[in-house]
Amino acid sequence: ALTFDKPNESSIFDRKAEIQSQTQVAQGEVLENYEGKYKFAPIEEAQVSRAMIKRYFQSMYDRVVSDVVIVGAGSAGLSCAYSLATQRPDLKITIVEAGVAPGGGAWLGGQLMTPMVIRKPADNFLREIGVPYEDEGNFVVVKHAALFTSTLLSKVLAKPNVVLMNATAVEDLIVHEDFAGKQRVAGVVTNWTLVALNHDTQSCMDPNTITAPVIISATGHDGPMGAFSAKRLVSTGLLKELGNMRGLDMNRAEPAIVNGTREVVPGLILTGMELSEHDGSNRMGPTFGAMIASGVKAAHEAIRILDV
Ligand code: AHZ
Repeated sequence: ALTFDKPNESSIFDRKAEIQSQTQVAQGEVLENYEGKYKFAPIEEAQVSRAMIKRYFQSMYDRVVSDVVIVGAGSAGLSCAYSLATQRPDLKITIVEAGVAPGGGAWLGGQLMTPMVIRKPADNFLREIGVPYEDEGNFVVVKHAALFTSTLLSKVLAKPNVVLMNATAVEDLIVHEDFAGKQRVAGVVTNWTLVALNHDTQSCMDPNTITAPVIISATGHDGPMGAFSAKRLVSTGLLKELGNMRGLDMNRAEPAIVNGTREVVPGLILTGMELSEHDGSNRMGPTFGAMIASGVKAAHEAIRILDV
């Protein structure tokens, strides 16, 4: 039977005295500034534009050659970025995310509900990044998926060796021949997402490139942009056909994704749900442990490739 804990019915008015004393301590005399005396330091409009432009284009210029490019900043891509940047602060890690808001599907749990379920042992990662959870035995529950994603995102962005280019889509892969005549993924072709979405309505708007010895693709399962690299491997002839994501089976899906995380063609690692389209493995639905563990494994794979 469904049972709920009895809610605490005390209203804000019952707790008014306690709240008032806390508020006074927290705001102190700063509150005075908000009563008609708030003043900003002066600024010129041109300073604002230049402050943004010089940093944005400097980092774009700098990252044209990166050490690792991560395509997609969902739960798998961000877990990978965190793990890689933590282990290897020497690497230039560039994340390219098509959406304006990074995070992919990890702002909610399942069916637009907020709690996020993570099976053990992937809960280790939550302790590492400092996300609280409730322990339910074999799995844990974070009260809001956005708490996981915003915490992880803030930790990734705070890493000095990570650059995130959001609202930027990977439109193609760079494929070179290596010294032995073998095809190798050697970079990504990018464009502003709003441009990428308008190729049908405008004349040719050519893209830009980022080269790197390792590309990690974490673009999720098939969708308008999802499974991007897996699909492009097929159209370039590097992969015969897609395995296509199978039906939902949580117990089979999660280990298959983590254990299958690998360099699928030289220079290209697949992680997260994109791998299910490549390998034809099951989907797991709203359990996120495999996305975290697959991202961490992709980081290890990248280090292995770079250290050879
Ligand atoms: O915007 C996409 C999203 O943020 C981004 N992306 C996709 N194509 C891109 C491209 N260039 C740049 N061409 C691109 N970015 O990739 C991100 C993918 O995030 P996601 O949350 O969809 O994938 P994930 O593998 O990190 O997590 C999957 C979560 C799922 S789906 C699922 C199920 O369907 O059963 N279960 C889980 C846990």
